Amino acid sequence: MSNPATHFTHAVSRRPGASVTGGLRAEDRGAPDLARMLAAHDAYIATLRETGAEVIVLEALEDYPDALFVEDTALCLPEGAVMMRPGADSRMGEVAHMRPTLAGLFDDLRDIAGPGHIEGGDILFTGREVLVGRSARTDAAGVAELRAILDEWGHPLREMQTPDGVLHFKTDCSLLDPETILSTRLLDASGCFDGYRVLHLPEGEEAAANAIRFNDVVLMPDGFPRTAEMLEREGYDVRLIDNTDCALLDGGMSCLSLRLNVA
Ligand code: CIR
Repeated sequence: MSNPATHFTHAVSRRPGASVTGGLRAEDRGAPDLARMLAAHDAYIATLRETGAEVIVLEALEDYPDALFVEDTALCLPEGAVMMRPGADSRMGEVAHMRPTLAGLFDDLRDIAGPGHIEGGDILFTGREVLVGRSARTDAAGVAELRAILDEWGHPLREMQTPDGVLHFKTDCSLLDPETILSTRLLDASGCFDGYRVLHLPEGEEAAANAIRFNDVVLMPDGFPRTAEMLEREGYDVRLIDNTDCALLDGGMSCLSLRLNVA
């Protein structure tokens, strides 16, 4: 059977809206260009579809500038989905907008009820375990609530700390196959990936760490030639996506979809 951490029947994405220029960002490096962002989003969705998956594309939510970063609203596993509780106040309402779509796909749908917080960008499912990084958006109480649900579903959860100044755990790492993680040296130095094969981002290309393995391809941001070469050399089928505008909002490849396996 194909691995549910790398092979998916479906993905869910949401279009960016005009309000995306007001999205959260750690540092103001200019406003994203909506037209270019939509073109990149089209290319991202087309690439997911080329692998044979069904991609559900939701309408933009103008009241929520960051709503295109759907990954933060839920964790999807073979047993069911868990609706998250974002640590950013302005993003909390996105979860209720995602819930009906996932309710139509999963029989078992759970909620992080709070008071803790947790965002999907801090969670990496490797197939054998669920790694969760505490961060400015994900706290110990949020992780504890997720752990109680995953105990029921039989998934071990390992908790760690996202490095200071890094938005999400997966800002700095990606799963390339069930045994292999792409990581910055900074994150890997914590020892959190002991037991996996780790490929380090070449120096100066750390911003390419947020990639996704989706069926037989790896989507990564364009503009990081040494990383792309390294992955190709390792035998991955690399697809480059323009991430210029999402990067201005601290977003990357994983943030733009929820990836799931349903019959
Ligand atoms: C935020 O700060 O929440 C958004 N501007 C970026 C979210 C990126 N999401 C992700 O890494 N999973």
